[in-house]
Amino acid sequence: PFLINVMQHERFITGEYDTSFLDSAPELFSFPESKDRGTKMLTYIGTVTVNGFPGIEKTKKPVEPDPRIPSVPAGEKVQRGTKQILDEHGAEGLVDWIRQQDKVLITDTTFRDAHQSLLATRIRSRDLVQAAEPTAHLLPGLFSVEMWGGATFDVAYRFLKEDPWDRLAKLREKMPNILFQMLFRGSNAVGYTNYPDNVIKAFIQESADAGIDVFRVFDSLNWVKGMEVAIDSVRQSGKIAEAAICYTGDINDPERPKYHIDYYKDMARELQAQGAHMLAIKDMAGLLKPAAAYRLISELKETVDLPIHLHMHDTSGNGILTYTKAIEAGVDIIDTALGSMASLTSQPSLNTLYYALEGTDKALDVDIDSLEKLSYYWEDVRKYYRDFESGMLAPHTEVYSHEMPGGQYSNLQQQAKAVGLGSRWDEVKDMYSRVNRMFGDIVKVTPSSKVVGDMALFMVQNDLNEETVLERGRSIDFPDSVVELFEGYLGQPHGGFPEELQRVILKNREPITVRPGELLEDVDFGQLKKELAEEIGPDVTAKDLISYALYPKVFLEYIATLNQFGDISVLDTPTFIHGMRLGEEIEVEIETGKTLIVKLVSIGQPQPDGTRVVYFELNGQPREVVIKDEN
Ligand code: 3PY
Ligand code: ZN
Repeated sequence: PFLINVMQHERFITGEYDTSFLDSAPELFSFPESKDRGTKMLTYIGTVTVNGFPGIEKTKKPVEPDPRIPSVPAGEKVQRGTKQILDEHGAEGLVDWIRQQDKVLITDTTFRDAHQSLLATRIRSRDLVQAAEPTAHLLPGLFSVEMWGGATFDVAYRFLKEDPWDRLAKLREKMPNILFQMLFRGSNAVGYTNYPDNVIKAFIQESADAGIDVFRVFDSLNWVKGMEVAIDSVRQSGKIAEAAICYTGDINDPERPKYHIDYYKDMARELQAQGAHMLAIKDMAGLLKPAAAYRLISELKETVDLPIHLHMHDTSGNGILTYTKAIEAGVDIIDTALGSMASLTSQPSLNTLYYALEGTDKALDVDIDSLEKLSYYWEDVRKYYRDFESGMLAPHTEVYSHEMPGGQYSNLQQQAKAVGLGSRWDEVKDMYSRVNRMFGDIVKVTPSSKVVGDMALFMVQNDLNEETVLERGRSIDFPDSVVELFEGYLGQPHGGFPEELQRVILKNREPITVRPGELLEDVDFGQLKKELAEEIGPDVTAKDLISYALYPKVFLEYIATLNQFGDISVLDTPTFIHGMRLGEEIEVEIETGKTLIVKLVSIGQPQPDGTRVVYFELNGQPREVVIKDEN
């Protein structure tokens, strides 16, 4: 707008390019706003106040105190940390540094997996960013902060209506000293399906440039071939390729020979040969028992020459004991969450582990007061999201039988409710483990875990069992995700697919056995950019383009929401989820130094056309918006 204003100025038009007129023409600096930001924001607040937030029951907005943000000493610079080691010495230098440490290193997952597993991934950037500077100051010795990837990418656009790239940039700015880590689903990237190789490569390069340092790469069937492109791309970007082995079964259970210790050792060797800088043991369901942890870590340390990073979920309640044993066995790094965001389906608590090891030669080098202060903050923030809690109140040892990943439990429960199976949840859980056995005992983690869940729901809903699936299968339309798995489009499971079931599910179609990426054509990014520009206008960034390549529909819906409501990521979370109480007044900082004062005055009666008028005051002036009442 500035340039257009200037170009329309008479002295510009008459060819006098002396720009001193800028100083005497302040009107050039005032830009009209398309349907002004205030009205868009009031429309959002009116909509959520009248209709509630999608997916949760409409409840009255609770009165929440401001979260206790730990104070950061004014003017004090953050201490140097692992990020500086990587930037100055490269990936190999960082790996050498890890090897020299005699104490276990810590990753904080609070910014990603903890809320993915406890709160359906719903924590908004605003609440994450507020914790970034305090974390950088109070926990400068962390190995990494896991803050991106997994489900966060999709959920940011789809449900939170915010840009995950913007989250990354803001966190990076406020946390310059600690490595940033993301979870990357191999050829599934941050999605649920296979993407062409050039999309995987472009995504990794763009993420590395935007500030991701450690890429934890896994394959949902532990198929190393499915991880190759991602591992190579991370290496090329100069960042750290942490290749993950997903842990399932129980190495100490003679009844589960498929996932024997040798299976894990073989895979570790393969990943080392593939170029991994580090190895992750990704225990996504929390099945690694204490004695098994000691054995697994000890034997893997003898098998490969890579630092080992252990990830687990505390669903069973055994997490701290498992970590203690893994630390005894010499694990290099462990994943924990801040106390108030830990345990149950999340990671074991860092605060608890501190005390478990206090006074021993393994005592952690962290400041417990800092952990408690940060924990207060997350305790307050967690309350904003109470409507997304799973309802799990105590440790669930039954996870050792159903083997459901921490992040899937509440999701599948929601899916079950949505198809009318809420009251048959126990049957669904039992069916989940039966489906796993039918499928040949596979690794269950996104997206393979979703397929097992889809099949379990389908079988309970249609009163099917193992026998009737085989008997009547040829006339059954199985869920798409199940067909796709058995076609080989998620890769190849260890030991292959059960053949009879595969024939029944695929009918006459032939499965593939090569890497799906070999069959998918590369995306033509030039063409895709044109297509996207037609939808959203000419200013398509590289990040927009990649997001669109991964999630075309979700990305366009996000843009449509931006056009309708403006940038609603600036709203405080209680207002974002619940709207406003009658008579309430809030301040919204829409950009640095520009604040709107919004008061909800009243809500009109429903009109014959199904709308209501919602009356506000915006910066003291009356304003009204018309909202469609969806109730
Ligand atoms: C994800 O892929 O999002 C996971 O957290 C898997 O455990
Ligand atoms: Zn996890």
